[in-house]
Amino acid sequence: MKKFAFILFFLPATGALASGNISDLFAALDKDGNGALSKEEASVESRLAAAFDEIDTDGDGQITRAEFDKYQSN
Ligand SMILES: [Ca+2]
Repeated sequence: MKKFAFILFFLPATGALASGNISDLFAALDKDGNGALSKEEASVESRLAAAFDEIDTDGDGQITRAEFDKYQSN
């Protein structure tokens, strides 16, 4: 249920749902392609930005794909 809601709130920002692939959503937000989302990259989606510290479980200021996927599955 949470995963579904998460996809929905990303949809207006990225349109990635059309691909049906959650990994594409991460890639769409990872503008510099380094495999992690900075706060600046996350800032394009206000709800992601609001949850940034919750998703960034190790507190290094970057959301890795692992952290992103873990948040999705919570
Ligand atoms: Ca992190």
